[in-house]
Amino acid sequence: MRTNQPKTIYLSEYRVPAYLVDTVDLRFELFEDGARVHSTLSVRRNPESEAGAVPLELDGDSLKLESVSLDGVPLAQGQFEDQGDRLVVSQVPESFELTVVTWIEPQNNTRLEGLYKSSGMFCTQCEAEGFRCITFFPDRPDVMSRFRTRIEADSKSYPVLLSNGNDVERGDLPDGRHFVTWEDPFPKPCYLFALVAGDLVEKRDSFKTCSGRDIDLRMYVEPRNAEKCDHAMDSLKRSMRWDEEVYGREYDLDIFMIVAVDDFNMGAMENKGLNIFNSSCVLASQETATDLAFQRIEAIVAHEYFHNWSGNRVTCRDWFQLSLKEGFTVFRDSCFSADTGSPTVKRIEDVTLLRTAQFAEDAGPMAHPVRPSSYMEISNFYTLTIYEKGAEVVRMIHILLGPEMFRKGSDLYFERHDGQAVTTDDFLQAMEDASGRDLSQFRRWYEQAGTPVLEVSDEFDANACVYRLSIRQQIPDTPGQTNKQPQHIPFALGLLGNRGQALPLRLVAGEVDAPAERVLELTETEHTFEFHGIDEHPVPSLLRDFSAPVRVRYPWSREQLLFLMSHDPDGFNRWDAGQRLAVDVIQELVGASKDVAVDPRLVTAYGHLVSDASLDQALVAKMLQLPSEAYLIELADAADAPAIHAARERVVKHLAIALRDELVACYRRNAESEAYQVTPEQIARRSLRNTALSWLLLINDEEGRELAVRQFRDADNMTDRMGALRALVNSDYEDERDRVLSEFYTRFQDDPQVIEQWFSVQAASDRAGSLPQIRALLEHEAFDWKNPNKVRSVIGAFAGQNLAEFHRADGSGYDFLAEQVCRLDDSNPQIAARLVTPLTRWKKFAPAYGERMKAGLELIRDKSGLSRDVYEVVHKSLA
Ligand code: TYR
Repeated sequence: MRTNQPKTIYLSEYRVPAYLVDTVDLRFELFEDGARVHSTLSVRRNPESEAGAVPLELDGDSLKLESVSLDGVPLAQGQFEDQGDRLVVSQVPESFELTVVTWIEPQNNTRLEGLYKSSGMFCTQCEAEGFRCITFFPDRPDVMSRFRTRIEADSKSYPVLLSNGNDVERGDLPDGRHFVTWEDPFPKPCYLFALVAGDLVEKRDSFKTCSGRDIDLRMYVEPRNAEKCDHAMDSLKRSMRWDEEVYGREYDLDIFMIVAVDDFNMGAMENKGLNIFNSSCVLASQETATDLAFQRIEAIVAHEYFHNWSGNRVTCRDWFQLSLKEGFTVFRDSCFSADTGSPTVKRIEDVTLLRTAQFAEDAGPMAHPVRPSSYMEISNFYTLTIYEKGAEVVRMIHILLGPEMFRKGSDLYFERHDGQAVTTDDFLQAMEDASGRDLSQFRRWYEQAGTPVLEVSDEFDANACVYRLSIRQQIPDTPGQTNKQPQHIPFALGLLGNRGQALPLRLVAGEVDAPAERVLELTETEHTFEFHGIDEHPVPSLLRDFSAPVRVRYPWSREQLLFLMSHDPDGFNRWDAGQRLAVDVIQELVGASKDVAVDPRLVTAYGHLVSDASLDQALVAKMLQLPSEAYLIELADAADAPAIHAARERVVKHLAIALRDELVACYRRNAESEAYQVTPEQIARRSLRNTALSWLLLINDEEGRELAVRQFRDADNMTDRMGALRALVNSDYEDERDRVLSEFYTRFQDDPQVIEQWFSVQAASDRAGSLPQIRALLEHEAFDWKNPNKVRSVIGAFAGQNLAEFHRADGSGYDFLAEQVCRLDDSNPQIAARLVTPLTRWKKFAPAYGERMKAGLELIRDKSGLSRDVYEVVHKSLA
């Protein structure tokens, strides 16, 4: 399991499996001190393999082998070899039955891969390579088998026994034990296997599919969470309907189950018919979950459900193809969320994440293509590039083909590859075949890493009434990749006249009925487009709705940005103009003396947003959120995080002082009580009032303080209670801060999901999250090193959000993170490897910081027995 020089795996070395496994018969005997797994595989030589009569090799990890038999005959020593991470059976016939018995210790499994225990229940996580921690198996997604699973356990402690498919048999056993047998009729790769055993309550509902079949929907949670299932259940039913209506995809089993577990490395997992969720990504109630959590839950429930087709029915051939299922499924869940809420707001949220975190990844040492060509540890490749950039790539195909052809393409893809394990190329081929479009150049989006930069320049020829736009694309070098070829980029744009009118885009002189918006297709390094019949210098609105995951450089003046902020018909670009303006103003102040003033035009623009209730309030709520520190760092060269933090805070304070009365009025306008609902309108109102509150508290406004204290006390929902808490925690009112933090804790101490929020609001705060305070949180009774959510809510929030403290000039923040990574590496390498991320960006920062960050990485590198996960991240970052 531990190694100091992990092997690199290459896509070019892919070979079809030498053996296939048609059926898997599993029997789990679950006990408190371990579990015995009996596995019987029907194996046959793969007719498509050229390997011939080679030994059978099965993957394993941390298994204690008890016995092996072939066609019912026990194998003797010498007929097989247990190499620890591999079981090799040297002489096997063309087809045979292999039975392997292993002993594992779920109760000691802190990696949370394979079978483990969480709050007293047994659960599994097999993606990507966790099944090999359960039994010896060809643990690769292109081996698809039909599973039958019998689970045996104590009836009292584990009344609920679940696995994939349908329950076909159950009964009692001696010694107070019982069993249930599950059968999944659909062949699947072992990464989709799941098992749950626990004392859980069941919530039931049902769904009638488009063809009239009744599906039994069940959620299983710990008794204390019984009242927190409604939102997920409702999201599930809406997802099921949406996938029928938008993609023509019907659910295929008779039962669909969701289980919530507290200890989980990721968000959730799409195991066939038995999705397992991190509690924080599925449980919600008005009192305990914020609007953001409600939206996240809806998106993740949809995501896992959509995987039933994009991932399970059609799966990945190998892990290099991960974006085949993840990019496509993120695109699907993102469209679903857009359809249920505000499309513009959803787009803004997606792009914010992409530009802040994925662009940073793409510019850092771990940069990789959407389809990587090598890895050491696949767990490190569940990245923003695979997920979010992968989704953007599918979105571009949608733009290029249009909705109808795209649907034809997805129909063909599902039909052609149902039951198969395929590649991103197969996906593109289906899109090409259905639409007749040539996507050969487009394939480079999958092969080339790095964020393309588009330099845009223009020229207005008043005499000829021609406006010329030149666009040059350039793709930066990334580790192992230089001299990249131009990519195929859909570039949506419009042109605005002086009065804000949309100008017709005539690509040839005299064109009639020319549209006011076009999607230009960039394929060359440089293009020049001529727009005819233009009689004034227009203001260009570029890359509308963020039609491609690229950086656009165009020298907009601040006047032009203000103009776009109020006139651009594209809501996304209206928001983006505001962001660009704010970025420009803040950047001017970074490291500048106090004599440099905050541009008064920003105050005017924000004053307008705060006061004009006739504007789209959901969009306004987003526009009032100034660019984050993380985004400003991403945009900077030789970033100085504390200086960026100070400049940004100076701007917020300046706006808050100038707009103080407007903010109070905005708060009051949006504060009248109404029955809590998670609708776009209400979300916007809560967001506006909480933004107003946080700004007022930043300037120690007495009325603001009173409003916050009252809101904290009277709130009937977590969004408002947390909004008030956060505002107070980030204020200089120390007494109030301590008081509300302790009141909050007392009230919610029995609810781990809420306590996670309580941890992170402190860890992310430059007021409550100094290093000694962070260390104190790690000692807190509610902190638990074995629970990834707790680790993320303190250490992750500190290093990822509390940037002024994390980047202290003395390097103490970096050393602290290095120390925690080393500690976690022994118990949970996946989580440890993810926590390293902030340090990997050391080259982005001014040398005074960067050198200290690098020293932090070296500390980790020198730890003995480093996991493969952390090894890969650290070594690539230091290379
Ligand atoms: N496939 C999961 C998803 O839907 C992600 C996941 C990956 C979950 C690996 C757990 C895990 O260990 O996004």
